Amino acid sequence: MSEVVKVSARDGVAVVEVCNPPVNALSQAVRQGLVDAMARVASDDGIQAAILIGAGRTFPAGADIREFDAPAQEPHLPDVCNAIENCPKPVVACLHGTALGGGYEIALAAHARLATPGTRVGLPEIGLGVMPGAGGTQRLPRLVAVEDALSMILSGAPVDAAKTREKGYVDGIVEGDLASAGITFAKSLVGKPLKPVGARRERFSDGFGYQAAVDAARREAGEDASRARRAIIDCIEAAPLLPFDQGLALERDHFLELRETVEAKALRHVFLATRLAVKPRPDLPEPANVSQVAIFGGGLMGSGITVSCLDAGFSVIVIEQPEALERTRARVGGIYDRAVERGRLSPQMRDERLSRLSVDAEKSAIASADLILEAVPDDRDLKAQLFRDIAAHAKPGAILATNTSYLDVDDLAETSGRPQDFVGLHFFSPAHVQQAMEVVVGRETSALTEATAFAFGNAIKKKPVRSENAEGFIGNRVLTAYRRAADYLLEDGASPSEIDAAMRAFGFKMGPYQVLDMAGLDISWARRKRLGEATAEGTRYVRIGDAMCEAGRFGQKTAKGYYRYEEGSRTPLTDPEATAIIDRERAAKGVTPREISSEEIQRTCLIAMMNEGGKLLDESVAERAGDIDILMILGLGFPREKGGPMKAAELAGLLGQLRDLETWSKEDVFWTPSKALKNAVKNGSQF
Ligand code: T1G
Repeated sequence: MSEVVKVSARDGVAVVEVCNPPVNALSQAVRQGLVDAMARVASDDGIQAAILIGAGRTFPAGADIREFDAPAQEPHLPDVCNAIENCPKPVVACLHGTALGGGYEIALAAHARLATPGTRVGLPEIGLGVMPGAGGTQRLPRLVAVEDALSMILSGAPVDAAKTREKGYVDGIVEGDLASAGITFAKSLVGKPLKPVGARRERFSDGFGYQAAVDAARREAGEDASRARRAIIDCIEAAPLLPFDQGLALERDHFLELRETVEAKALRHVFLATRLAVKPRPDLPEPANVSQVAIFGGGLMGSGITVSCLDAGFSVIVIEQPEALERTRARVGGIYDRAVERGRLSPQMRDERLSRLSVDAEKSAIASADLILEAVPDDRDLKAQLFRDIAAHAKPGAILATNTSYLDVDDLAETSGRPQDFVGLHFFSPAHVQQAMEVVVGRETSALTEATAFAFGNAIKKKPVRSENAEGFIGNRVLTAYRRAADYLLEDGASPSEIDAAMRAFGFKMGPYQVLDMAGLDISWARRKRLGEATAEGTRYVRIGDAMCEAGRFGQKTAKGYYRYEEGSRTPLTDPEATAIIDRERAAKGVTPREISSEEIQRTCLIAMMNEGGKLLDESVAERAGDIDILMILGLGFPREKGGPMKAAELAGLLGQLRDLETWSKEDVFWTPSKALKNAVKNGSQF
């Protein structure tokens, strides 16, 4: 008897239950258990039918993603599906929770499907850079309209089975006990001719309409559609044209190829690394309860954080200057009005959220808050004074949090007089959209405070990642290294537009100089001056950014920075004045500009980010390489399909290439290899 697939019998019907928490993933043991269970159903004369059901929270939610980086083990999921479909007795899949991917595919192989209200079914494989690999592209178009099959598989979005019951994703919705209903339904099929889904063709009766839908999907996917997208359309197109087993074989071939692609490896890394990153450390206590949040500062960040808290059900009080109170309320209301206009929120939901918002000019209004967060300008003295005031009004045990991007969390904790209650919660702009959030743990931050900060971050649907208190924490440290590498390339001969084009080709939505022009060159200029980087020993310092600022070129806000901008336009245009500044700075450094390829630009920037990540691991600022990847993807635009700087470098084979690197120029500070990098290069392993 399998530990993860339990078989019992009720009224002559086998109850085949998957017990593999937390989501009944179809691991090798589960697949073996299901194949064995189907063999027993077929051979046991005491059994007339069977139901498949999931224990706990859900019907199987898919293949076990953790097995994907190892060679596929038998029985493969298509074998399981075929064992179900070819069972000589009726098999009814009883769905609840989220029947996704391979989980929904085994349900599609059953002779019928029942679901409880709220059950979601879907084939989200494209989000992992692959496609259904166990019959989804061949069975689903036999059960639902081809347009619905194309939409479900190409979007990867699950559907609510009850709300779409007329479409055929399931055969019935069960209000009462699922297993009992399944058994009754299965018994009703006994003695009747079975129609395996693979043998059904009624959905193919309109050949022209079917092909037209496929052609439309292909057109919509476009010439530069991903391999997965093209393969999905090809397989759905083939479903009515090929014998069923050949259609399955075509699908399986495509799936096995896709599984080995860099994109697929990167995306499953992101899936698993995200879930690891947001977990608080195992030794932390249960978090304290937080229901009321106080936020100082109703500006861009403060209002974004306010919206995240209101969305999550918290009551929020925003403390602002008297003259800014209405502006704050209007800013938060405006975010919600836009959500209502876009149909993402009903007016009632907006009003309910806003009913939990209050604004006040008095610091004493925070007296009952469980968590107090400041999102005021990043000025040390301003924040220090604010925390002294906060400490005077905050109730004992309230969490005190700073949203600073780079100030010393321990210093601010000290000024609060309650360092054990103090933590950094660094959001990324725009805060109501970006999921990344750094939980910056100070020297004296208590375990309870850290646990509560993680619980709060997860509650407001962020991805909290732990960072020790260090300059730039994690995300901005890696971003600074990226920008430093870009500046080296700029000084060596590449233009801003060449560098930006190369990094967009890599997968960033915007290149580093476009981002700098948008954010404002003066911000990083102030940071460089604060850190005295221009005079730091032993590091190569590129003055081009400073020269731009000295010429009053702060970016879009001054209609000129690395680019120039026409009145009212954000389109970056090459500017001879900027080029002249770059040429002058190169000449001052005695640099003879050279041609630099897009590949070298991408490789240099990637190595810089990966190596800085290695230093963060050396210094134990970041706990895991995956944490760095998640922050860069969710907070700073690193392309998800590359997996983050650490995974991208590994998948690009850079660790192996770096093994051949003879010298590490002492000037190029980011070439000073981190210990983590040296270990990874030496062992040929990942981080
Ligand atoms: N494999 C392994 N572990 C999984 C898993 C999976 N498919 N799905 C979830 N987990 C783990 C997850 O790592 C976490 O572990 C715990 O379950 C809770 O997950 C052949 C090839 C089901 C909607 O893409 O979308 O089938 O951290 O935190 O927010 O065609 O998990 O507790 O140790 O996300 O409530 C297709 C992926 C796979 C579904 C639940 N299936 N999972 O969300 O919990 S490919 C998917 C999800 C495939 C076949 C193809 C979500 C969820 P831990 P969670 P949640």
